[in-house]
Amino acid sequence: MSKELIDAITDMREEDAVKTAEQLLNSGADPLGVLADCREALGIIGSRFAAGECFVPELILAGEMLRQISALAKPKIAGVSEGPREKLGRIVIGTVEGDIHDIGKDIVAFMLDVNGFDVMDLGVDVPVAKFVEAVNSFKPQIVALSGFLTLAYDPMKNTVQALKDAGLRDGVKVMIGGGQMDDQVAAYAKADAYGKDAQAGVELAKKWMGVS
Ligand code: B12
Repeated sequence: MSKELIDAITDMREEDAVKTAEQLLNSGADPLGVLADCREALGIIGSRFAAGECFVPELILAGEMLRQISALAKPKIAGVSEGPREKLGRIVIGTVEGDIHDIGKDIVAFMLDVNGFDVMDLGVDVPVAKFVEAVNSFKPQIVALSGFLTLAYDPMKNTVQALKDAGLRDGVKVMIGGGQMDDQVAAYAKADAYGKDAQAGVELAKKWMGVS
């Protein structure tokens, strides 16, 4: 854990944060560890926001810092993880309707990709119909729904219901994840599982494809 990096992010010192992360990565630090530090820092900022101690501009800046650091860390992750060449399965991923948080979703999509899955990323604020359309055309074995807001619970549920109404639900496994999600929300949305982070998402996907 790098206190220097966490402090730079939580103090909103953008340049220092990116530089510190770059130095850590260049000196051989575990890229997943660097991302874990970023998540811890963003958790602190999120708590400050909830307590009214900081505001949306700080959230935006925090998001921007993490985006830059993720871009530096990703090639190092691809370098250390020698994913199999043959694709293990197809996955449609997106952040559900009404929610525009995409940093966590992007990390999950990236980790699924480097672990050998063929990933179709629908982006953020994805309408239910777009998920249905993608499942029809891309024919994934797995659908991954991301959401960071409590307001995302119902869109998650509606997405799963829409797959059922379209006769597609039995052909796919559905996992959910993101900030406010947990096992209870997964049960509420009638998803098959909740994954707490990108690694959990990869493990679930491998298990479902019978390659764990
Ligand atoms: C950065 C941020 C923003 C940025 C997002 C930038 C972006 N491009 O994503 C901006 C500024 C846009 C933003 C906006 C808002 N935000 Co905001 N945001 C955050 C913050 C600080 C960090 C989120 C983040 O990216 N974390 C980094 C990721 C990498 O960490 P992680 O969650 O550990 O990631 C892992 C898991 O989530 C998991 N995962 C994610 N998706 C999936 C999917 C699957 C299938 C699986 C298996 C796993 C998985 O894997 C990830 C990688 O390991 C959080 C606070 C927090 N603690 O989360 C608030 C937070 C989510 N935001 C919040 C709020 C309220 C808002 C706003 C409503 C604020 C406003 N008044 O406008 C808006 C909503 C806009 C909208 N319609 O979506 C609240 C939500 C509260 C609630 N109960 O709903 C939070 C919790 C802050 C707080 N404590 O109050 N936000």
